Amino acid sequence: MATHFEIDDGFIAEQNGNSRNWLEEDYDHLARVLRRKNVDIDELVAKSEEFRVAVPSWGVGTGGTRFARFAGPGEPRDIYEKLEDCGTIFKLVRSTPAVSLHIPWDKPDDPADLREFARARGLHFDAMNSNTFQDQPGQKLSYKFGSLTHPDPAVRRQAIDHNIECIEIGKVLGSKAHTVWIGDGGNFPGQMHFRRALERYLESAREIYNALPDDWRVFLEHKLYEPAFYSTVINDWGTSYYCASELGPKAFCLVDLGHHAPNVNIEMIVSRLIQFGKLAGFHFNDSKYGDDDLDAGSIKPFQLFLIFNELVDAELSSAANFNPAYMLDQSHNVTDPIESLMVSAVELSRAYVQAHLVERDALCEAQEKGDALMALTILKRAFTTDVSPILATARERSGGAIDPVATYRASAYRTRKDEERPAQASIAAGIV
Ligand code: RM4
Ligand code: MN
Ligand code: MN
Repeated sequence: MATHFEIDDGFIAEQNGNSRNWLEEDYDHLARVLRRKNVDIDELVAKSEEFRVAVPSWGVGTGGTRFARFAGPGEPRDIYEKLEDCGTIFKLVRSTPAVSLHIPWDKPDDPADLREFARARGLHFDAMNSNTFQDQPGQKLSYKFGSLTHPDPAVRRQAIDHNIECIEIGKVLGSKAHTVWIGDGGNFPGQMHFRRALERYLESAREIYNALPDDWRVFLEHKLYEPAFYSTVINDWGTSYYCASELGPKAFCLVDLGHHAPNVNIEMIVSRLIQFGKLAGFHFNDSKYGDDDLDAGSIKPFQLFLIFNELVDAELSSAANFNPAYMLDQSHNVTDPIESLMVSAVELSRAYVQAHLVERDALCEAQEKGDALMALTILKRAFTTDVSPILATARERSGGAIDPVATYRASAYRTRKDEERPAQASIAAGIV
């Protein structure tokens, strides 16, 4: 492969020229509206420029369902090509300098070389992710009946060692956290002894915990169901919180938005974990029915806003132990993954900035007085403010695109990658 097409900064600036007129108009108007409420628009732009969310390496490939995967053109074929795509997302939206890796999907032959490749593109590595929910070619023992909680200690050993290997790779990459999500559970009543399985989980997790460097954290990710359909070992935030507390101060609870029963009040779970000093961070996505892994903000944007309302409230009140890691965890089946990830990153910034618009003193007053209507009105006022000009200005000020999708499309990046990356028959780029 002789060439590696990249979108250059000059092209982004040129494209921005096409949008500058409307942006200036809209920005000035919004600045006036906010000034009336004593809000300084520049402070919100600065907040937006600071916002960061990590991109999942597994998200830049086309995802699939349990039924099929419809490959897209120019898909990345290895971790280097995935990082190229992550670099493109970062160039355009500027809020995504970190990439979260999944091992062994992205296991590098030479982690130091990969780190340098990332660094050259302004990228670094966020939390590592282990995979003991499927068997790999040549793997000695199977995870069919569990991994960290398997009845056979030899399988548990293999799963623990895999997690420790992820940490070792992460150390070379400069990562500072390790996320553990296991698929362990049962499909039938009676298949699994609930208490014994959780005991085994804790015993295994303790070994992983002990392998963490001093400045690392471990993120425990719960999920209601799937792949197990009757019972799951780490099924909810309560179990996750118990385990994180048992493990110690470096263990935290990660909230994947798709891992709850429909209609669960996730913003309240977030608030609880903040209050208990155990919120690890997020896998952002959206869902209608289950762990759909749809684009953040595509189905329930108000819920996303309410979650950020809790996060910003914690930020402004300097809550103890509050240092959440924001990551996306999505599966892009029918869209261009780069476009979906850019739009999702923007949706998170939107919710973050909107949450900063909440008039907190007035909200507190309404709460104290039992004025439910006014409390909701205050939240809705922030949620319905179109902060797009703030987000676009923040991107432009940091060298990104005013309109990331339009600029990406105009660059013909995907067509160029399709030429550079001839499809491989067995490619399994996304979540299948
Ligand atoms: C799981 C969970 C994990 C992700 C895998 C691919 O449902 O969300 O975070 O690593 O999917
Ligand atoms: Mn997840
Ligand atoms: Mn998931």
